[in-house]
Amino acid sequence: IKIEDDRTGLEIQTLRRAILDNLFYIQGKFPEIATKNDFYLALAYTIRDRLLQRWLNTMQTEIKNDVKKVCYLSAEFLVGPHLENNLINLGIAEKVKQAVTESGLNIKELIEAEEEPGLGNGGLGRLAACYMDSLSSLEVPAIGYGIRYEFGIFDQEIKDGWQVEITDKWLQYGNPWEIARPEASVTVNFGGYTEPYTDGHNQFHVRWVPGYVVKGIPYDTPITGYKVNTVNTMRLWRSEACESFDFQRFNVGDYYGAVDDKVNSENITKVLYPNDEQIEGKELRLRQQYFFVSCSLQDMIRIHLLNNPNLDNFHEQWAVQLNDTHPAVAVAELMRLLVDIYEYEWGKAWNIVEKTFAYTNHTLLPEALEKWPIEIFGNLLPRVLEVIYEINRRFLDQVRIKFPNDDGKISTLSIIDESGERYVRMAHLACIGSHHINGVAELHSQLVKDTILHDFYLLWPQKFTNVTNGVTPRRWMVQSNPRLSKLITSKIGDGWIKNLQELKQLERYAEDQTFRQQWREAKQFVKQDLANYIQEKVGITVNPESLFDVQVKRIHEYKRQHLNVLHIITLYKQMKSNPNLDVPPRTFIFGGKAAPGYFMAKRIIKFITAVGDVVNNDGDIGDRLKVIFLPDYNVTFGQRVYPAADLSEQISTAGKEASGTGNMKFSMNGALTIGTLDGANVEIRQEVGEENFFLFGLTTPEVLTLKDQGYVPRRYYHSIPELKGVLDLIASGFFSHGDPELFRSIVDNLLYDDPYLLLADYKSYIECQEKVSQAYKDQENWSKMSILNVARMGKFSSDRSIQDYCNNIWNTQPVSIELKD
Ligand code: 26V
Repeated sequence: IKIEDDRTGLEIQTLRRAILDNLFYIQGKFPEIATKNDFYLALAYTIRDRLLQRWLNTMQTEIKNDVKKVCYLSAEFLVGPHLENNLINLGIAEKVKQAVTESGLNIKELIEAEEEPGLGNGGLGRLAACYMDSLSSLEVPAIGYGIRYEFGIFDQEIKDGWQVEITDKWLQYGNPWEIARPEASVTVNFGGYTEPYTDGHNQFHVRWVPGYVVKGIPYDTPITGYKVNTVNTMRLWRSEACESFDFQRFNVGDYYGAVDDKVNSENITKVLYPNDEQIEGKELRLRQQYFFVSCSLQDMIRIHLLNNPNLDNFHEQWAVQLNDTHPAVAVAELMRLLVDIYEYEWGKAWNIVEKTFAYTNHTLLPEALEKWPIEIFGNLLPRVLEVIYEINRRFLDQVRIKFPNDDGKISTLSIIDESGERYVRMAHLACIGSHHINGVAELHSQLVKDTILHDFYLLWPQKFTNVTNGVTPRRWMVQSNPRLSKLITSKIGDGWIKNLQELKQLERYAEDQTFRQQWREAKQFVKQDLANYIQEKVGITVNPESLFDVQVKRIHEYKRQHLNVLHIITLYKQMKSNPNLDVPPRTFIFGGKAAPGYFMAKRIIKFITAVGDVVNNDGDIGDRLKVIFLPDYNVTFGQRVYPAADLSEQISTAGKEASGTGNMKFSMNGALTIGTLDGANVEIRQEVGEENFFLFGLTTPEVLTLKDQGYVPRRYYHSIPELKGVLDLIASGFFSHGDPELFRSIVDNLLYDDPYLLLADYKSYIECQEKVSQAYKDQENWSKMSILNVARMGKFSSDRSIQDYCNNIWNTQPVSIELKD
């Protein structure tokens, strides 16, 4: 008899044996004493065993063959749980479920036992994860390089309505998905000084004598593609002390000094900075950035030299994408490596660098544009700063030729900001060192050219382009919404999973009564599920038939969660004064984390929960209005909430949200959008049709004009009685047990400053919400709009985004992976 290999076999019996084997030999447990986590780990190892062959073959093929590789350099990868995603991509979900069930275990419970790696803040990190999925699914050779934070984004608890941050100990029970590769460790310099020297051939060089040296150890995680053999690698770096370094101190008896170094070195990759869209000029953050960038470039060079005699053709083999400016120091670091270490002549090195990098901008908010005080930069990275000065000197010479006698241009374009305290402007370094610069939605890419990078655009218009973001339909439809996915597949086959444009075929079912009924049932099923979850998590009973109105995203004033609350209070007041008001019942659901140091964002959370406390406990209101704040919004919770939404809130001030990607996830799952003409909303509306999208608010040019004219929010307060009523009610202390102070900062900010124009958009928003309520009453038509939304979302697959990058920026081709046995 032939017995299948325990590590690779897919028969039910083999899988069952493999789980027990891993439980025994890796976890060291009998089933009788195993915890849920032990079983989860045993299953995870069983699945990892089944992808290793593909993974190693992919690495080998990519190293051996002369193929161009994409390196996605990102300080954040918010990948979410791996287990179920891998089951789906490997096409073994059903078999594994059967094996697990026959072993007396519950697959759902095991999947839920996985602690998600929260190695990102929000949009930018999650985008990196969707792109990794698409790169593998499209068989594009790729490595995602980043940081293995020991503590990811904090866990959020809500205590007395306020956010409380808890350390995210995601590694505490083990991570079965990573493999450490200490043999590929590298070292990174920090501090110290530089000195000139002349070599044996009378050549002038500069030597960096570091103050301390840190070791970077790579940890690899497999990224499977959907039903292909390609399994790419996400390689995250962990910092450690260099033994050779503290050894000396140890020998002279300075034990504590040696241990100190160890602690300092290991601090670099300890924790993810939890601010998004707000820089903090902390040295540790710069250390993180340089650390992972230097490790990654050294790694690429090592791999390159395995098959190439030198680095002359580096740019033909590697396309390196800078995910925002966090890794922008790579431009200077690659120059340093080429010039100082590999002894390239400057011009030749620069030619390689310029052809290697491309830069994606993810935000226009001035407070998020990275700049480092020269002092901090020069002390930490003295040699890198010298390289930056030289890049800048040569660049400004070019500028002088193009714009003679224009000192204004010199100061606006220079990498060094000299308007006050001197800073290194990371976006400038990224632009100068990149062959392409892109924004993440049509509108945003235009604004990049018109505003923050305008002078670079005048200099190099051909460098600028757009790549509209996308999200992976594997995680955000197939995995998170199996019901809806099966319904779709039953009508149009499963080709849409790989080619999302095929969803177009659903259009003809929009008029089909039976199909609409099934569509509603699929939605109702997940809504019930979410209602149960809400009951369990926050102890509030919601009506599963009510309109689920959802806003989940980071808490930020520009995203205007508080505008949503103004609408809730408006509705509440209307219901109180008119008990017979004919509006469909609504459940407002919020989720999102506030940066720990962001005062207003934290107060907005308290505001939401406080309004909820009043509304939810008002006997006159019953279940016609509920306000829920679900703590700890993350990828796992996203998978639960997007499918259950009827209405998606995308209500940022026009011109502020670069793209948004949650907007896409909602719409793909049949939610209708209420939104402004901002970010990718513009393109979503274009695709789904304006009649299937609830539009409100000022446009970007209107926002700019209004601000130019001198915006006076109080005018709206005085001229819109409803708005006045709402703000007065808040100011009276009605939602704060009579304390007028608690929300004074919010009210005053709106009345006297209102930088995000809530009051200017209030009326339009309320009117639009009334249309939503009216529309929801006609369930047949609502279902039709919902079906059409899904049918027309093809453009927003991250597969399309990655295709765009491959064709227009990276110039890379797919490579299919042959399986050897
Ligand atoms: C800035 C900083 C500053 C230093 C501390 C850590 C940190 C982390 C992130 C950021 C900037 C985040 C920018 C960002 O997430 N932008 C979002 O990118 C999404 C993907 O392109 C896009 O959909 C969102 O609209 C945009 O806000």
